[in-house]
Amino acid sequence: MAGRTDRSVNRRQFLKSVGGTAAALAIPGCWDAGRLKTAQAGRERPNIIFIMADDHAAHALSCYGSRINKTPNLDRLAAQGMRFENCFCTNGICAPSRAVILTGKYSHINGKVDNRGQHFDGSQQTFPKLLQQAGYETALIGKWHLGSVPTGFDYWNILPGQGEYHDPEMIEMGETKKYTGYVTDIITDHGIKWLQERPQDKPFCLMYHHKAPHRNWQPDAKHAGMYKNVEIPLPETFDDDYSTRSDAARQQEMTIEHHLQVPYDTKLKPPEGLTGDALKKWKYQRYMEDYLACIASVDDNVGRFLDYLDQSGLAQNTVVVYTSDQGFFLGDHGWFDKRFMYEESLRMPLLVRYPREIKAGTVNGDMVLNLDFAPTFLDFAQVMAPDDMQGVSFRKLLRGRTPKNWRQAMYYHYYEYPAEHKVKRHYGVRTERYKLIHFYYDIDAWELYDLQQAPHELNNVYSDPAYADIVKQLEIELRRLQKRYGDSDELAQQYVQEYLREQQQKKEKSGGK
Ligand SMILES: [Ca+2]
Repeated sequence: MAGRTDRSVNRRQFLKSVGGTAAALAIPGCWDAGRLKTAQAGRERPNIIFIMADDHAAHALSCYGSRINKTPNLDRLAAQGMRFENCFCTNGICAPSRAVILTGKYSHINGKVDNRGQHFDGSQQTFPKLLQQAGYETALIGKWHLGSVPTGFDYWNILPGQGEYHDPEMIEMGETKKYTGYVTDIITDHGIKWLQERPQDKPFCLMYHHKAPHRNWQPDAKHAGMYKNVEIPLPETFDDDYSTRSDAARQQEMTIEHHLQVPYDTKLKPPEGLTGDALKKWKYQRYMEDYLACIASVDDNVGRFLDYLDQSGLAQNTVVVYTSDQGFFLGDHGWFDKRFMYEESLRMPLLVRYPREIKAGTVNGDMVLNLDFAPTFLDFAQVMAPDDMQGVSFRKLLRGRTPKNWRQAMYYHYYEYPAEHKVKRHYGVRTERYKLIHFYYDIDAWELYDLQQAPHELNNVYSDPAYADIVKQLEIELRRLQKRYGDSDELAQQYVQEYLREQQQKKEKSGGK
């Protein structure tokens, strides 16, 4: 794969050869002395439970100030741990975000740049493999969505592809079985069952991953209709007309008005004679009713899962993380779906509870990325993150201390175009105050947002002379980050060529049709 580097072989071989904690402890110098002492003193390494939902936007959690729903169980996690206000994804679409999380590397390095094309290369280094080598029992239950067979797990039981909401099939260690019931309940049942049956003599890492609330948002009987008689408020940017913006914002195909499908998405047919704004609002209401009902089930099930951790005595020594693979547009800018580097899809909810280190009810505003999850999990497991991981452990942030040199800017790159929803290829940089985006491929357009002046990103000020110096500074920062992470316009073009080659091959296969 173009641009992939692997400088970690020696470190990786070392970790592999070490095998487990006992062997590792016998090699002083490879481990932080303080931590070594702690480990020898009998302090166990914590368990890690990594809960991930699919397309759960932060603004649909009440602990993030949602105006449209309540998530009491997720709020409980926030109240008992730390809530991150600025956790961002580096490529806002499902499979690529998952690949970034597993590898701690940007899409152009781990090779999974979009939802199409090649499956995730499971032979590469991932954090579950490193945890496994360090003596952790590892398991993956629920949504996987990476095409290839999961690697680095002692146990896995996954949905095939996107999976079904009702009576889903799951693939347990290669064997397909069908279950009766609702997917969010079933994944939770499997998660709790695995916790009960796991080997008790070693720490574990469980990836408990929900399908919900992914499109097309099919709630279970218990929650369907819970918003039926509730008028869900419209977001402030519902009627965005995309003036001041590039064509990228105008030419997408993810509007509630034109692209939310009847009846695939709405399930119901609109009332006779409904048109224009009234129809758009009706579609929004239907979309939100189902999306939020799916989230209510996730919230209930996470509550049930947290109850089990309390009852089984696991809560104290387990790092519990809740996140989503990226955010989502909930009628914001008139849209559903994700992909754009705009705030609603860029931001991931991130809640972390670990009573031994994290002060209850704390909020962190520093910039953390999905890129950082792998090194953070390794840090908790006392495993040295390999040099080629591009993220940084945020364990210090969890302990309430932000290092002086913590990142002030993040880099983003989205690739899946031309494709469903027609969101153009783009990359960009976000700082605390500004966001600079470059759309490319069949367009060459820049956007600049001053998030302090206009947090809703309605006002593109790229060509405003008052921002000329800011643009210059951000361009320098953008190129610096690209260089640092091994990305470039040339590499972006290589991915374009790769896409075009695949298209050509598909055309030839189908006899030019
Ligand atoms: Ca997703």
